Amino acid sequence: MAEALEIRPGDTRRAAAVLLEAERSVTARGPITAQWPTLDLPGAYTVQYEALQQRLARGEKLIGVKLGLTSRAKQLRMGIDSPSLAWLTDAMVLPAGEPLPRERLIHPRAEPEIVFVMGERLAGPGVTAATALRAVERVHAGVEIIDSRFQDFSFTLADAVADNSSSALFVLGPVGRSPEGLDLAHEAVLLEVDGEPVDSATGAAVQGHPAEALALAANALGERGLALEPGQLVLTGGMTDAVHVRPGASVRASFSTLGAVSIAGG
Ligand code: 0L1
Ligand code: MG
Repeated sequence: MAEALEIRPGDTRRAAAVLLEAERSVTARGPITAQWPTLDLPGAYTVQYEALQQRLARGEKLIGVKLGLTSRAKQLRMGIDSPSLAWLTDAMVLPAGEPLPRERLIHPRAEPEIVFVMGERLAGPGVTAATALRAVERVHAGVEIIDSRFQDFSFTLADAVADNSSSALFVLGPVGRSPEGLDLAHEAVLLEVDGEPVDSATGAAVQGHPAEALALAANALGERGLALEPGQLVLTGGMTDAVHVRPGASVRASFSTLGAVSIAGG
């Protein structure tokens, strides 16, 4: 049981392993900060990076990054006022058309996102939304399925960062468009669960424009000597708040120009 594992303050490797075990065993646990109360944001990013190394060591491939908490709707619900950055690996891809694998998830929630596929390398400092957008090859619709490893999605920002921002799965919409000519601040999405509209938003909900979120990611990576590479994906953050996905429920996000993403109930 993940709960029985002890985390000593400062034991980054253990904290990362405990979180990955909670994910593997589909078992929610208490927050890391209950056992490591002094865990701060830099420490949480170190745990997150260690967990990425453990994922890579078991054969997963790094395919990009995800921003979290970029919209006011999500920040308000979490009582948190700054975005987070986390890693995407190929194990998190849910191919379009596949049902949600419920047996792999604790308490999934779905959120619609605008996704960038990078055409050029991008790293801070000094990246603006305009320069960031020039490095983008394609823009896709997406739906992220988040699944916190913490009971009741109850955590501090440091816990959530250590937990790779609740990453679980994401679906990339089949339509990829050049960013040229797109008005991503006005790109609209309607989110439906079991055919019922549950929320709607535009790209402006994501830091004013999703390219602002991309610039934020590139600058944050640059501070750490890292970069976004050509071909990598960037999930720019939920446009709406994330909605709980009951067992068997289907999810559909219909975008105004980027197409639709549907996930059948699992
Ligand atoms: O993708 C996200 O916005 C996740 C951020 C982490 C907090 C949460 O679980 O909502
Ligand atoms: Mg997200």
